[in-house]
Amino acid sequence: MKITILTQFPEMFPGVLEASMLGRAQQGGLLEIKTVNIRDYTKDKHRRTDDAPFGGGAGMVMSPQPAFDALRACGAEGKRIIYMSPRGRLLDQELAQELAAEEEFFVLCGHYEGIDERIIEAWNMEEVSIGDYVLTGGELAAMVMIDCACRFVPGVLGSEVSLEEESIYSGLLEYPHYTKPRNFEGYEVPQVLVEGNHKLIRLWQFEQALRITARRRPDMLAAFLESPRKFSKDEKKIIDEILRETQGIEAEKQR
Ligand code: 6GU
Repeated sequence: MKITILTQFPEMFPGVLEASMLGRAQQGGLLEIKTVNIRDYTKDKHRRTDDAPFGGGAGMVMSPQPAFDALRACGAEGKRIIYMSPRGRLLDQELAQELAAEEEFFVLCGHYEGIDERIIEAWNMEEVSIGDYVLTGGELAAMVMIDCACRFVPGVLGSEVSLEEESIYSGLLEYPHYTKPRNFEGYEVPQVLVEGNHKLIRLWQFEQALRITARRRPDMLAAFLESPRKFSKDEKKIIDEILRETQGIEAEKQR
């Protein structure tokens, strides 16, 4: 997969995208992530890439000329181009998987008040947001989106087992994890995990994932239980027990 990032701050990217998993995947040739400095394409004699907004108001707006020329120079015509913006489609696992299936895409990062709307229109850009809060620029959002998408590119995680496991539990929050030692300063690892009964371990993990989701994200639990998924008899028992408990808590709150 090839990703080209257009930005006024290319120096922000290497530390994040060249470390750890994504760094290894780039070295191994699974990924190619390139940054393009929009400033290199300005024809302004002061090398400016932005200007005051028509209609007045605070902040500066990215000018069309450097962006158009940078996009042309990197061959973005007709390609999937994402503009990072708080008014865009919210990034989620589904969008990340969709991007991971692309052979190539482009990402434009804006700053200041935003970018000239004609850049978005003329290049048929999709807008993507990483959440309902505002950052000073699109760069951090682009790194989040790219990291999340690259996890779904085959080979990037090293072992595909984690993704498989993730899909079994997709829609639930993660159950707790433990490693050695079994007793650390008096804090014990749950007994079931050290007894070696794999069926019981899976059920315990399923129960913990359900419980933490019920407590923290009842909206996610409801969606999970509505999804077309086959549950075993043991799993059904756990689900019923947790639903009884949470309904009891709800009734308690009503009184
Ligand atoms: Cl994509 N950009 C900016 N500037 N702020 C954001 C965002 C993007 N997503 C959430 N906040």
